[in-house]
Amino acid sequence: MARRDFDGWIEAAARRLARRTSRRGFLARVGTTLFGAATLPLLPVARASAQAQAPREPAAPETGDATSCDYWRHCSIDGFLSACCGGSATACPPGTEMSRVTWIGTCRNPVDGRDYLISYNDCCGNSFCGRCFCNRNEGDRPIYLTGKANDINWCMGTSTTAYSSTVALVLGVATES
Ligand code: ABN
Repeated sequence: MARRDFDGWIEAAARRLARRTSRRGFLARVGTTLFGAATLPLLPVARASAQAQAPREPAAPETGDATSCDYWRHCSIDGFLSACCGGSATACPPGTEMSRVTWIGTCRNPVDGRDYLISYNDCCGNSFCGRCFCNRNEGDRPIYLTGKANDINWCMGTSTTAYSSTVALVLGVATES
């Protein structure tokens, strides 16, 4: 294609495009794109991934120190306390992933005297915690009863099986003893 033909072709294409688009239409499209980008984090997908780290708990009256082994939720824990490792009683330390398979215990809340089901989810990742080891074993059974033993690495189905620490999540009030 000769240079003049090419120039003509480009010019014609530019004129066609200019006829079909207006400045207002262009601004409207830019606005729509910006608005879409700004609202993306509000979509349920983003909320679901955030929830994997800090699930919403049912209300339970609170007392005590989550970095202490004596904290009421820790009555059946076996592991390092997430709250001593950059996390909290309900959130894993940054950079770790919460296990979905867990050990469940029943602990009495000293504020209301009720028993609560507590889920001990392990936090999985390469940042081994090593602080605040806590080994209270209420309701624990020998390891050959796997489903009733707390001496197990629950980092299964996670992107790594490396154990870091453990959280203690309230699941609800225990209705049977
Ligand atoms: N669930 C805590 C744990 C992790 C590794 C080994 C034993 C216990």
